[in-house]
Amino acid sequence: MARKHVGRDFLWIVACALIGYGCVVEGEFLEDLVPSGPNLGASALASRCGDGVRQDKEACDDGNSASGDGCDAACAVELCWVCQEALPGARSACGPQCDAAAGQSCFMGACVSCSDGLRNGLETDVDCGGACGPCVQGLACGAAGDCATGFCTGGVCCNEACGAACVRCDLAGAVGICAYVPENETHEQQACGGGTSVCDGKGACKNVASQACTKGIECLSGKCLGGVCQ
Ligand SMILES: [Ca+2]
Ligand SMILES: [Ca+2]
Repeated sequence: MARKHVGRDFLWIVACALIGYGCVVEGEFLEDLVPSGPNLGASALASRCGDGVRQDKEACDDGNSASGDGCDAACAVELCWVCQEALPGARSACGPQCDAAAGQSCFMGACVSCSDGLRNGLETDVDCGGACGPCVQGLACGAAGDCATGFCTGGVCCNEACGAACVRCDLAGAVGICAYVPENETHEQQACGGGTSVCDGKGACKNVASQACTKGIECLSGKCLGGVCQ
């Protein structure tokens, strides 16, 4: 550091500051040469990110200008890292925010794991699905791979594919089991006849009263008279 030139450089620095330009002396920023001065402009006092000395306006300074090591090129702490100094203002030491040895990973700045009893990260249900192990039948899923059964239907892990019009896997009291849609109801995602007919409670679509028919079996009532369901 060229502190022996401070007296000479100081005058030059003041001149630079007065005409509104930042000054660099021998490749070093001013703060390295002159700690402070009453008439220096803000630019002249700019600390140098990467000098290994954390100034107040820096969240961290690990002594380099590389990113990806916890303290980025602008001396901001990177997502999923924590930085601290042994002494105030000293060089920052950065490390991962989460404890990988304990099974934690970092997801959007939060520590998550497949064994913390919480649904977090990319899990589809508590501690399963996504990047964790598959969920058991009846738990929530987003894709077949989230389920131990290999079937994800209606957002739950199902015992079978369960893709027909009058069955569903998310009925209250039978979540995870492919069951018949109740009589006179319809499946909103797999509606019978484009939504005009209903389920019979035994897995089949049936026409309702006043809809056209050729046989009684086509009608929910079982009665087809004159080409019309009764
Ligand atoms: Ca760095
Ligand atoms: Ca979890």
